[in-house]
Amino acid sequence: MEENLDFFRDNGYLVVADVLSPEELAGLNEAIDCDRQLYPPLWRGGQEEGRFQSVSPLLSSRAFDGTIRHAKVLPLVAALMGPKLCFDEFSVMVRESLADEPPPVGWHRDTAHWPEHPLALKNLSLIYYLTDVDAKNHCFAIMPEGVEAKRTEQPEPIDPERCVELYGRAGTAILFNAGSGHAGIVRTTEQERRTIHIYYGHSSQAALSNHTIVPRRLAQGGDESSRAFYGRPNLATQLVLDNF
Ligand SMILES: O=C(O)CCC(=O)C(=O)O
Repeated sequence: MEENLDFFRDNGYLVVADVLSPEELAGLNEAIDCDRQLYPPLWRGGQEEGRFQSVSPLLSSRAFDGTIRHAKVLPLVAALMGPKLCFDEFSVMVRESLADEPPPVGWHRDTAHWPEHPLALKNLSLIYYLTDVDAKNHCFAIMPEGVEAKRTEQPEPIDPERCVELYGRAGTAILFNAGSGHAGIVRTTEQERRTIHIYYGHSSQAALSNHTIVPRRLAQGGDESSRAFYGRPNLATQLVLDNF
């Protein structure tokens, strides 16, 4: 654990192999197939060709619940974020195979840093690779950045030359500071890539977005620590809990 925390402090990200088992992966991929088949309008394409993403799979299936507080990553997530850890966002992304030339890389930061936090972490993002990812297919890439660089008012420009591509077998988890520069690298490939994207925040801060509606079974079921984790709903979830 200490080694992982030190690496994160120096680089702003961490790769953990073999988090999801083959059985878990099979269940998740089956649930994705089912959701895409039944609810295609919820899978928004965005501006990127071949990219489909839904923020609503928690509403159609319980298969994804266990990925959010997975026993193999939750202790790390809690150690990185600290005592006010809470849920912020959940989505599933499918990047389809691509026969054409890849589009330009869209480098970006999702959120600001939080300079007062020990790791300057406002939001932590967790990506699960649900398919094998290597240099020949679509992957996630990030600019390594130590915690001191994140304490500045103005983040430094993202330098693609400094960015590293992250590969891993299906079941790999990537944890990163959502304030770090990153991008999805799209390639000409016959292979589809599937990922889960989860954002964690602090219950002392405003919700990151209103994208994900958390079902009541998660928001209000579970034990005390689960209720605390889901205890700062975004506005969309709050309205559902209040009125339905
Ligand atoms: O991995 C990708 O395709 C893009 C991920 C991304 O940009 C994000 O998680 O904000």
